[in-house]
Amino acid sequence: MNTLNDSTVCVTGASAGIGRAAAEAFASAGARIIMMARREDRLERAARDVAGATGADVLVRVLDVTDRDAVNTVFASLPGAWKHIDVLINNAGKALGLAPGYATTPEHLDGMLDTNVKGLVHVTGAVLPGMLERNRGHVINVGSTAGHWVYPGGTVYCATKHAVRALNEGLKMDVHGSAVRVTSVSPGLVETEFSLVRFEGDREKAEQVYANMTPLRAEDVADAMLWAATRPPHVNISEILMMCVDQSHATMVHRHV
Ligand code: 8X3
Repeated sequence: MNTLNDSTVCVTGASAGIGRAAAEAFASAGARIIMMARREDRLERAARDVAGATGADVLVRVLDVTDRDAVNTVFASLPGAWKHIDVLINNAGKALGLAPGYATTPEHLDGMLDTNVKGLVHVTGAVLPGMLERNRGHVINVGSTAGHWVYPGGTVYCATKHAVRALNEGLKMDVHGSAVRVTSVSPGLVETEFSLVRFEGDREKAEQVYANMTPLRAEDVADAMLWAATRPPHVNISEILMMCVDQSHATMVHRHV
């Protein structure tokens, strides 16, 4: 697939950040979009904005990807042609806290593993069989530089993103012999609500992460996804590892002070 006209693109974690930007980028490129997220009010608002800005058809589904039964029900009950998902963007994911791995609270441990790893498998399991039947589709997983490196305080989060990297590689093998494509887009520092979530609403701490440097924007990551999705059908981009110019490694960030 090298054009998105008449394509259906499904994005998880679509109410904000990279997910919302991806929804808008693919909508601008001619796709119809299914936006999924947990927070209904924010999701509805984001969907209205994306539809208003692009004129695309947008369908909204409230979904917690950690709930396997809900995932299966939501995808099985998509109306008509919306069921035929051409591009799945597995974006839902989060970091919680900066505790040492051994001291991660049970809530943070479950929150990260259930969303970043199990959620991705739940959603992919609901969508990929249809892609294989139609011999058409593209799964784009949001990885991270944290899938390549580990940094202090990121032990469990980095473990989940290493798992996403393994899932990305394994899923490509799972679909071997079909026309389905599998890509991971793995960014470093991106200024979204990521750090606000990690620090449980502590805005000052969150802002420090991006202070005096120029991080990636969610739109930069969405642009990379769109590029991968619009390559000729015989081309599979395995992974895009991307950072802003001010970042050279996990904790190597140039601050302009
Ligand atoms: C986001 C990258 O370095 O903030 O996945 O954990 S990092």
